[in-house]
Amino acid sequence: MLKLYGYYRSSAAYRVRIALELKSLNWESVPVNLQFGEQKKESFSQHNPQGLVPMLESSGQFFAQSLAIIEYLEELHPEPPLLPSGTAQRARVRGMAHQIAMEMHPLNNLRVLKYLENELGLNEEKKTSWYQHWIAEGFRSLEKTLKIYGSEGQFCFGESLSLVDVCLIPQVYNGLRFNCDFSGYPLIKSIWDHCMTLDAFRHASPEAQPDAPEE
Ligand SMILES: N[C@@H](CCC(=O)N[C@@H](CS)C(=O)NCC(=O)O)C(=O)O
Repeated sequence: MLKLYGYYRSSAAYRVRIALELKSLNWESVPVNLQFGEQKKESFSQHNPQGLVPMLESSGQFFAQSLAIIEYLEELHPEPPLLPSGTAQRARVRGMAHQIAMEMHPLNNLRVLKYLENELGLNEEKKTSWYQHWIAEGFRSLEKTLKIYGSEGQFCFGESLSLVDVCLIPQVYNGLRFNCDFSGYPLIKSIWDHCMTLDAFRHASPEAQPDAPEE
């Protein structure tokens, strides 16, 4: 049984949950409460010294970093594939996924926002402005990239779901939480609408997790 150490609202953990659901794998959720700092506790950080979720436990081994975890799952369980078969296509899919996971997300994750607030003294308004600025910058270029690569508004790349969609949906979820305006990104909005009709995305959503607070 695979164990995913995560937090319901972590977008990096959300990526892995989507991949697990798409591949119909049996997995168990191990909640790590980021608000209580459980990611810094020895029981967690002995396996992942970065103190970040997600972490996957598989056959007694621990794996960190969502994209590395997803590629691990992809190699062990290739169906349905999250990466296209052609080398150039794979590079494009990875490129877009990295745009979200390595350029946008790190600027806006919990520890960065806490540092802005606690160490640099930014108030709520300035913190939100920081957040919205980097989201807008990221989505603006992603929207153009989607157009160049010919997305038709169901999935990011080609006719089937890929690693990019797995990264995009949690990032849009986060943006919506911070009241970002998506009206300028029709393709991204349309991909969000389509993916949210699919069971794997709904089952992986923050609200569907056992550690999500009751409405
Ligand atoms: N690049 C990492 C990012 C992981 C990450 O930033 N996780 C956040 C939640 S989305 C976290 O654990 N934050 C805890 C903290 O900031 O203390 C990945 O893709 O797994």
